[in-house]
Amino acid sequence: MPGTPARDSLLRGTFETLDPSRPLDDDVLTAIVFGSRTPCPADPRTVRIDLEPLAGEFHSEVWRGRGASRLGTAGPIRYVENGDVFAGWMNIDESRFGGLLEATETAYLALLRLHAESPYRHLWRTWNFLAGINEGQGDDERYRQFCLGRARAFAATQDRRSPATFPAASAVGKKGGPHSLQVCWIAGREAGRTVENPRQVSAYNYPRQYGPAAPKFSRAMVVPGPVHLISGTASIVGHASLHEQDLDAQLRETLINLDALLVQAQPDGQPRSANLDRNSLVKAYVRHRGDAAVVEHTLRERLGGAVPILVLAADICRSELLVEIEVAYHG
Ligand code: 3EB
Repeated sequence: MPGTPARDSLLRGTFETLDPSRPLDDDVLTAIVFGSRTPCPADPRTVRIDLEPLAGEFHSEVWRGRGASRLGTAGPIRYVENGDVFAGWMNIDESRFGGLLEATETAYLALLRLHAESPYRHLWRTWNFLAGINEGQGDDERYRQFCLGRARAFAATQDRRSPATFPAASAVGKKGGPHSLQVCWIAGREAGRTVENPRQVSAYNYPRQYGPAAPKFSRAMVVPGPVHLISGTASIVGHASLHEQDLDAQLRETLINLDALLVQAQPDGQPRSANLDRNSLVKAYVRHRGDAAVVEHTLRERLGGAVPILVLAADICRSELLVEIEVAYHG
């Protein structure tokens, strides 16, 4: 069946409900548990992200590899690796640094240095969760400070012999809680293939008006499997946000962006959409809780009943944006 990840595939993602009384399987790399009350077993491979689930049957995102995984730590980093693939995460308390800029720079320096020296050289996918993402004015806005810290870390660790390859990414805001930066990521031994969206300026080339440093991520990364890891995608065309504060129009534009990216990501460059199926993951972040039902309904209409959908309450990195959608699919 097309799109069905083989049991022995390098990397498989699923949304699941975890049973707190049942240990995680050996092949689990990491389980990202969304929401403060979502049940999960006491296992060091779980990481809780306090974004409230608003729609979707399953509230944990589980990434599995091939064979048993092993735990490790490196400074602030906790990780799991299995010989093929590496999943890492860290939780940085900003109050121990000068601010979000310094916290982000420190976090990403640790991350990038670890991978530069590890067999898992290739950073494939990051998820970034920060509190108060839209707080602060102009270049002091926290998202822009985050971008600056991340960009400095990439610049400091870049190998000048080859151009930088940025991972697929999402960066969204937590609605409350302490000012902590949580980063989760997946890396591998083999390089992925980056994909850009012809409708959008590459994020790493955004002009100065969006902040002192551009967001260092690729629109999508296709990794061995193949698994298509599509970055958080919003109502941005060129580099401009469209349809300010209009949810329906932003959703439509976002889905057009995702279609364009999925076509672009096809290995043979054929102009056809990817076949999202029950083994895909579609995650939507919505700024306003009351918008979750419309987002879920629109996605269901577009994708059918079988595609797993998870809608989370989160702030988006530009204050005029109401929704951001990311996708992972196999095949
Ligand atoms: C955008 O396209 C929307 O800074 O890592 C999406 C995915 C967005 C990742 C990031 C930001 C990031 O610019 C925002």
